[in-house]
Amino acid sequence: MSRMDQAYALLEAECRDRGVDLDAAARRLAALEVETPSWGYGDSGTRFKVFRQPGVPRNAFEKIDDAAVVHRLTGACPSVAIHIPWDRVDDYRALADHAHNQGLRIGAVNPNLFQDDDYMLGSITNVKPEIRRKAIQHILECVDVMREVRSNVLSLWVPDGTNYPGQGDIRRRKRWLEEALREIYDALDPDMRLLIEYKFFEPAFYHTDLADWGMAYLAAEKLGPQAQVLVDTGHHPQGTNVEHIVAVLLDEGRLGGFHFNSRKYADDDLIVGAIQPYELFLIFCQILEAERSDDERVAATARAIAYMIDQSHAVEPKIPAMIRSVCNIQTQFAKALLIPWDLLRERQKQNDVLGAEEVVRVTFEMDVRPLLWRVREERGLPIDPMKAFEESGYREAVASRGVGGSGWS
Ligand code: AOS
Ligand code: ZN
Ligand code: ZN
Ligand code: ZN
Repeated sequence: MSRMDQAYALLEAECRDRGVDLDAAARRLAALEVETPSWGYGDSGTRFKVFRQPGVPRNAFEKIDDAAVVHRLTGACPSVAIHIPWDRVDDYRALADHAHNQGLRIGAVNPNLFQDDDYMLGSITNVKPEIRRKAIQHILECVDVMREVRSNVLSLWVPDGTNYPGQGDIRRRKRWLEEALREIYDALDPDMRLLIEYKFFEPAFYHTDLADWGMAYLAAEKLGPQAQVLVDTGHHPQGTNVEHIVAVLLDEGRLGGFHFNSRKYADDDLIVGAIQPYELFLIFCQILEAERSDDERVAATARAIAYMIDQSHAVEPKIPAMIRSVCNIQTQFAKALLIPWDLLRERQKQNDVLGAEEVVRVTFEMDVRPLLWRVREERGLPIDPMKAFEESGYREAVASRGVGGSGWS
């Protein structure tokens, strides 16, 4: 027996003892899909500097090429989120075909409401009607792009807010926000979803028009069933119980998607799972528990979640950063798949505080690498996607792109 088989056999025995079906876990893990963001392949940085790396894609087509590499090596990333105008092209059909030819599709379309000079004091909540109109038109243009690329997710992050008390009329801005969202919502085709993202601060520091999950939920609730909330893991005050938010939104049928990343301080957009792996695991526990729910609406909501990465790789090489991110997600997802739910329920019923906590923590402490290896091996994927990338020669092959690729600009 190879060392890998031995490790798997050990894990299997442990799962059997705990009443967990490892084969079922393997099947669910193999089906996990994570969308990567086009902007994660481009140059980005902080407000201090954008460092230019060699070989970075020069346009949307080359970003798709890089995303295709991540998908080839992980088998888990069949879609790419795009960002308008960063990924603006003359022919969106051609972009979608380019993706299709490499086994990919275009995922969420992200409008940009933060880089036009006109939006300095707000986009869809700007006090000036002509600027609100311009912002709405841009989002409607993105809905047209969705039709061209056959995307069914519009991810909307509204950066609007104010820096000082008195600067804006918070309630009027709320009405403008609602008006704009209504117009956008009404423009959607029946199979499209509007995912509303929230963030408590930055770029605005005093108040943000869509500051938390409650405001995003309220907006979605007023709009209708095609509107849901998008949870970006880096968008909460320190100490927020994100998995609790996830549970509430799932229970209300309003959890639409995630922007995964990790952070230490604010919206750091670092590699997901690099800093708070336990939080990521606990989020997946909530989702997998919801997938098992006998409330069909809750289970369907959980199954339809759009898992997306939202990161900017400022100092690390972009493709390996993306592969690392996908592997980290798979690791925590795999762990959550090994929760012995019946045992946990039992201990909850007994009010066994430490016993219940132990079930969850011990599951987190399990070594799931044999499971990941097996799933990759069975699908003909490299066991170690990071190493496979280093050995692929891709980095050398794209060096001819030079320095100064497309990114935050
Ligand atoms: C901004 O903080 C949000 O996370 C956005 O989702 C995202 O970073 C942006 O749309 C990409 O530029
Ligand atoms: Zn400072
Ligand atoms: Zn985000
Ligand atoms: Zn963010």
